[in-house]
Amino acid sequence: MKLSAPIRTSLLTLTTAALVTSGLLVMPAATAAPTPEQPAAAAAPDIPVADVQAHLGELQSIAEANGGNRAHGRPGYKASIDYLKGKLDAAGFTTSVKEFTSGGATGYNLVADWPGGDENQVLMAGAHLDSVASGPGINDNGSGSAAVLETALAVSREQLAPAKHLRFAWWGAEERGLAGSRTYVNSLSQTDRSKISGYLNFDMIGSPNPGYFVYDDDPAIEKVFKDYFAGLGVPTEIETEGDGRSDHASFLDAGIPVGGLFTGAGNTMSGEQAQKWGGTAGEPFDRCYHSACDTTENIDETALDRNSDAIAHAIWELSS
Ligand code: DTR
Ligand code: CA
Ligand code: ZN
Ligand code: ZN
Repeated sequence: MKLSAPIRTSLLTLTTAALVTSGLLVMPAATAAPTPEQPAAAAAPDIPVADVQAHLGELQSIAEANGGNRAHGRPGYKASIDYLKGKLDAAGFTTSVKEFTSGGATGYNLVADWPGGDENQVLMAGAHLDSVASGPGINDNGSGSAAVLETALAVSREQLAPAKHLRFAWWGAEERGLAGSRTYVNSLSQTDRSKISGYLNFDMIGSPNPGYFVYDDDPAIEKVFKDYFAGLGVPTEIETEGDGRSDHASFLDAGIPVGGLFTGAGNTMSGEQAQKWGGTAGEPFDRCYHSACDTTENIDETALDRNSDAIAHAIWELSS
């Protein structure tokens, strides 16, 4: 018996519904397939770790030429700012050096905007550029500064045109209690703060006995990083010692979603952690934390590479 098309359609719909309800038919999750109007986010490029290490070499040379450090109020810090600004200006960023005072000395924040994107949705990534006075501060925090710089340069090389507006920042005087980032956030109107969709912080991401810690302050940002490392087969832990311990706190305290990565400071790696990360149990994550030996020799290249690539992945993903 030939059924009319409407009856055939109704029967098929009923049958499908019955099969789904009974669990015999599982429909794929309704995911919006990429369209010409809303293409899937392009994958981030690899960040060449050699390029990140070249920046670390420059920061080491700057410290050596300026009394052995890049600390707030010392010539090595302003020389570090000038180095990064030159790279960013040449790459087409709109840069701004913002002065502030901390402890009676002049400090500087460097902010670099990538032209384009929705200025009402600003994705920020940052790192503190100052060292302590006792050394060149290559892991703390040349590592975060150089990785964020190289990611910004990759944005320029790729001529990325994301939906959101991208802003990169390097903070002064973090070692004096987050003075630079707090000055920056305090300078923003509530309207401008509300435009910041997220702030990603990178402070010590190349520790020589590295852990892989992900900030857990914002679940959505945390997931981007955790999924990335899961894709590499690298286990992660949530970062638990950082509350208030780096520049993300300045943004978190203003109600801005934050996230970030960390490879550990003076705390000791446990046996369980050494098992999963291949490190040395009973040793600090960074035995040169806040010491003169925090030089370019105080970096684990694999950790620096993985974290640099994770930063690029998060920028590409969270700005689309
Ligand atoms: N205060 C940072 C080092 C530091 C210690 N714990 C965390 C957690 C998350 C990021 C950084 C840190 C410094 O000495 O610069
Ligand atoms: Ca890489
Ligand atoms: Zn420090
Ligand atoms: Zn630091």
